[in-house]
Amino acid sequence: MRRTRSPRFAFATLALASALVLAGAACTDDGGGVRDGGSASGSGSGSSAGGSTTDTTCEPVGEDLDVDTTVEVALDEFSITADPDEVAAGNVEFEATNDGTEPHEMLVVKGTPDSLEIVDGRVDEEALGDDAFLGEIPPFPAESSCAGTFALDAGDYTLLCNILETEDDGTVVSHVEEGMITGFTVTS
Ligand SMILES: [Cu+2]
Repeated sequence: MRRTRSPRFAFATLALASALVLAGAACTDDGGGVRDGGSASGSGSGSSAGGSTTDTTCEPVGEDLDVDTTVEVALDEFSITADPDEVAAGNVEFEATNDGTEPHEMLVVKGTPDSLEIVDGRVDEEALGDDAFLGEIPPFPAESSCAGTFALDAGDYTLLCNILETEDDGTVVSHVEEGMITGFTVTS
């Protein structure tokens, strides 16, 4: 069953989704009791950067910005699709929906996909510098949505998921190399 909703009003649903995800994906979660009713206060501390994170929650980005344009982004294993993929310059809100079965994130980076150097399965965020790394929607759970608003000038951009995960058998999966990278154009 597919859920479609605005992320702004989805906190309760997200919490439920998180609990379901945690309950379902018992891979590396050695913690016992999954839930004990609705703890409304966000206990999620800062997101751990990259890597395989199972304890993720949506942390909306740029909520203080007035939105000029909204773009729907679909994340899945392994694809990323923006609709529309071209907008006018301004404050662009990305409403990302995770249609997959594991957490994904969405980075906004300046330059075309071809211009980005992939090293060991990831785009080197540090090497990009502040000018090229516009920001990110941190990893958030499957079957949920999360929004991020970024001030974008005209130019070529890339949307990508930079997660590199190591499975139990040692297999390393690069979400970028599997296809979670796409171009995005901002016009003046
Ligand atoms: Cu991903």
